[in-house]
Amino acid sequence: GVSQAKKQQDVNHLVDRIYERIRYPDLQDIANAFNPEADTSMYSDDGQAVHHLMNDMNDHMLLERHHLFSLFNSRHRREALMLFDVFMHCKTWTCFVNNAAYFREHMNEGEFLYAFYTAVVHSDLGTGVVLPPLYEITPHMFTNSEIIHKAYTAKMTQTPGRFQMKFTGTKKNKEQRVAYFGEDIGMNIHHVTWHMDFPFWWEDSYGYHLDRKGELFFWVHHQLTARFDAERLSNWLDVVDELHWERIIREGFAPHTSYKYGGEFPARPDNVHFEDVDGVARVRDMIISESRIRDAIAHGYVTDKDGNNIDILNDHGIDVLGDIIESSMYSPNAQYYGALHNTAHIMLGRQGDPHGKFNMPPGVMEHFETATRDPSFFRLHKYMDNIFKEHKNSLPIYTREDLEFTGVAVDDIAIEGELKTYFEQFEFSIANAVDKSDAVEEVAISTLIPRLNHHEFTYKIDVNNNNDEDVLATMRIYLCPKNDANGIEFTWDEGRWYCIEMDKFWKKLAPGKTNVMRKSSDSSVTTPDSPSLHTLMEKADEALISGDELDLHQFERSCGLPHRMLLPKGQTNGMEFLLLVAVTNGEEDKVIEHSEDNEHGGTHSQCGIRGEKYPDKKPMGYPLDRHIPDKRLILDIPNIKTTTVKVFHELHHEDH
Ligand code: CUO
Repeated sequence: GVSQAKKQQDVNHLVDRIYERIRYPDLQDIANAFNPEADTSMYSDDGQAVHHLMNDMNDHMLLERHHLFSLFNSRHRREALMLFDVFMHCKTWTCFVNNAAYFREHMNEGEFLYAFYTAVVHSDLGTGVVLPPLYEITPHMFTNSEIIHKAYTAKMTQTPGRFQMKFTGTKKNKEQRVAYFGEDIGMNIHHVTWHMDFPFWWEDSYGYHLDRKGELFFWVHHQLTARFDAERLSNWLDVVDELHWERIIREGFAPHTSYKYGGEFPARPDNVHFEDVDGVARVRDMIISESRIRDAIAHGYVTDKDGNNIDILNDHGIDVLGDIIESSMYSPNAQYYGALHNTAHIMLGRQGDPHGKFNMPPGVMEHFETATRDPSFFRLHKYMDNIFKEHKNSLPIYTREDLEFTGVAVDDIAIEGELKTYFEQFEFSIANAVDKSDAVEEVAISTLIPRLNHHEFTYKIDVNNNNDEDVLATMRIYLCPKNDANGIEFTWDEGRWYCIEMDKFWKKLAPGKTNVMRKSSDSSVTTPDSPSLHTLMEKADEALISGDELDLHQFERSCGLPHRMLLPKGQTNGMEFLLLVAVTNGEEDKVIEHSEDNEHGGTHSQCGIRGEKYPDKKPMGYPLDRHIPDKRLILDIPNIKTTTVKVFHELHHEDH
């Protein structure tokens, strides 16, 4: 087979300078000589998929190069998925690379890139490959027009440049205080990759089932919402209020960002009323979808397209509702329930030009890379989050028997080290933002951005196992803001919904006391920084020369919050949070057989495990997902313990 290093090198070379013709001679030769239909035995479908694509290409039906690509544009998506389908039917890596080189030169860059990235994620052939961070491949989607202009100037004057990026807006806009969250490039990678790992257009005929996709859609966005609220509270702002179709959209947004091709992202002023969007939906349609979904929640069942009722008054209900609300191809009845979420993204993206009078391109809300920049993103997701909450609140509360883990008690929880955050500068290359020109030499061009980070710490959890044999425990850790923006303490029933997931792992407990030490860096919700394209190139090239094995396993998954954002910012004088540890029966919760500690890969909590079942049988958010009418319900359970901690923010951090 092909070595991991060669695969990595191929991927690096295929995505480098995506807007230009391929610059590596071997791939150039393939692009020129390869005929995708010449030998159909290289595909598992006898070349069906590639025939479709080639037909459209030969009929000049495909979107041209140097046009913007939007996943929410059904034509663009259809074309990208035709190429995705070709990759998914390749039997060998050679087939994968040859088709990639060929179609990179014959298709729209955005369509190619989307198909290629998702195929590397989902095809077995892509196992072990690290996808270069998208902020270096398509910098326009991750920085602003000012930086791009500076990059051009640097290139034309052949002066290397390092440009300080500022967050969008001004201090007059209170929302700017939390722009560091919505505009964090690592968080944007997490979000865009989550949507590649769990695409709304996915069908199981592509190869496998995406386990609990609907519930993950709820959970990953619930957590983004809760984390954003924790950042707001850290900055003396109220938590986000939901949007409403019949009320004004409070916050406007001026992106100051441009497409590589296609002009500037449109702006939206403050306090506009929702308007029908030509060719997309009427506001009225959105309200109808919403009320059908709320009715289903009130009745406790949804109706599938054949008229059968699906009971949702159980742990599986959230998964069904997630599929319906997004909606994905797993929705049992998209005809009736609509596509509340996907359509809302487009509606919000078009409010600056709802009737297409000004021929504006799609808004930031129409791309997963850029959506979280717009404050309306969090309003939209809060709105849907509240619908999910309505469902969770319709389920019976957990009983003591549900929550208890016989014989197991948490005696103490503590933090070793300090919960302390700070801002640091991060530099990344934006060389790909500017066109190559034979007349002008290459120069180094990068941008510097401030980003949140924290000091590492360790949880110390004293657990007592009174059983006379080993037990397997699932350790669930949450951090919950204690007070609202006015300093009023949240009730348990309010506060539970603002809890952020910090970690979840399995631990074998011998009889007697165990002192569980867990490092913050091991968190199952976070990923380390992705290596830059430059680093990936160096590593692949070195490994190919030396013949050493290339193991980049720890960077393989780009889905997962950036580790440096594990803690919310907190406050300089310390902000109070409740730290909650729930130790539950791992023997019952586990999905596959394991008796020992098992990490299931680094980011299973919000991103699952590729191609496998979600490793924890409990509902995501357990045991805080259902009503808690009385705090004793939680506080009296011996295997759940809470303590108050403070998160500090360091104003002047010396980079180490
Ligand atoms: Cu992730 Cu709305 O689902 O952006």
